[in-house]
Amino acid sequence: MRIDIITVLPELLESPFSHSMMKRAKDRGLLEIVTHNLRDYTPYKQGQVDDYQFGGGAGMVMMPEPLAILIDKLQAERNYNEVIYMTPDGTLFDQKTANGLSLKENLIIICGHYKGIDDRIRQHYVTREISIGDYVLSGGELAAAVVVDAVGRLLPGVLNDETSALFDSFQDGLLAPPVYTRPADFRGWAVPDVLLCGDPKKIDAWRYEQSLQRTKQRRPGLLNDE
Ligand code: 6GU
Repeated sequence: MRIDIITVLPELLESPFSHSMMKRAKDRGLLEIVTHNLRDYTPYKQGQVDDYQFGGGAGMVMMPEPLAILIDKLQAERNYNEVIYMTPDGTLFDQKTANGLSLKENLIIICGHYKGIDDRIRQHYVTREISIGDYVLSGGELAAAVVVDAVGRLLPGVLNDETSALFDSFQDGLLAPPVYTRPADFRGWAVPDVLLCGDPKKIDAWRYEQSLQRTKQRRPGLLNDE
């Protein structure tokens, strides 16, 4: 899978993809992440990419030309399945969306800044708008990093058996059960007996019950497919 990220702050996106699973995905040739500095594509002087909004009002808007020039160039080089715009007024990102995106070949992700991008880009280029939650970030970069991480770790060959996505919270619509490691007795706090009993059936049943309980208590909406 290849993901092209369009940003005015490429530095913000260096570290998130240089460690752990994302590093592994890149090292194994399963995920290619290419960041593009939008300022390199502006026809205006001094790397200008934003301007005052028509109609007045505080805050700058990202101009259409640099975005169109860069997206046209990318789309001439290969076919993209989606042009995604990261924006707080987009559709809420969830595991189902991550699963779907992990099946795509090529994605473009636009990171917005300031008041956002000129609406004509949204109308004529963008195919999907994603928000990562009901709060406002200063730019789309951190949100894009969240999406790329959630999608990248699902690519076949990135996770191994122990980290398999099959056991994640949300993957089966339930929260994950509690986990324990050594020592079996820590300051008098004992690990649940069932985990030491050696009977995989019993352990699975216990984990499922715990998942169900946790989901009922913390996120009842998940049980009703909300
Ligand atoms: Cl995708 N962008 C920004 N700027 N803020 C957000 C967001 C995205 N998702 C939640 N808040």
